[in-house]
Amino acid sequence: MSLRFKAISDPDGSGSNSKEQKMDLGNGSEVVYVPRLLTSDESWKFFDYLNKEIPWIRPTIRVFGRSHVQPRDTCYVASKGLPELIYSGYQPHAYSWDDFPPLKDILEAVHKALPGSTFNSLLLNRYKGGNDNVGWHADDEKLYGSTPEIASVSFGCEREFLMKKKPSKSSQERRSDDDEPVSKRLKKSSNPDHHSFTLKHGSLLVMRGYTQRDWLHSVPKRAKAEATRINLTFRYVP
Ligand SMILES: O=C(O)CCC(=O)C(=O)O
Ligand SMILES: [Mn+2]
Repeated sequence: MSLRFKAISDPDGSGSNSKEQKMDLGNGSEVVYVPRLLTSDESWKFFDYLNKEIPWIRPTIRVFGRSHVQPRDTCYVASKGLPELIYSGYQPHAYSWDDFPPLKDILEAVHKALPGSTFNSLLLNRYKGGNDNVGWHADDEKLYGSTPEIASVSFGCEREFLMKKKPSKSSQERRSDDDEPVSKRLKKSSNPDHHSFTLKHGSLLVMRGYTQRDWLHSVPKRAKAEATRINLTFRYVP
């Protein structure tokens, strides 16, 4: 593959990711959103390359003891010598970074935007329309350690990324949740236990700290999201 894209992690030339938004979720969990990690033109080039060249597959996975076809396409890339990834009873083949050189450019942009962070594996997802989705889950596989940092880069169709706090294990906290009036519980927009981000073309969302231990995330079905979206989640396997 001779295509090499120059990844621009500083599109406005200001030396920083202006408009970077940080959200403290409490108890050591944090989310960072960078709306423009990459320029729009460059992001479309990456989109076209990934859409065409990645050997996408739609595996059968097991969730709560039942087999079903995963409602999105996937592929996995990892540095050599890492332990194998298994999720929902499925072990993806680990491709190498050299198989898809533009991925190294995107990784470089992510590393530049997040000084001090290192990523050595990548799960790719392709949502071919509004029916494709990922249900509520946490990326809490033992493989990643107790406080994994996940860097998520999105291309193509904008989709909503939801987060909600895992149910509390402390019976005292659970009781106080139950006592809350229904009207208050339904007020999602001001509920600190629910958050929603619209993940834009060329954006970066980072989850870090205890986010995978304490929070769930999902990309729900959306009837109006007809176009294809590609998402890359970079992770570190110690
Ligand atoms: O597509 C996304 O934004 C999220 C994907 C995701 O959560 C995952 O691959 O674990
Ligand atoms: Mn995830």
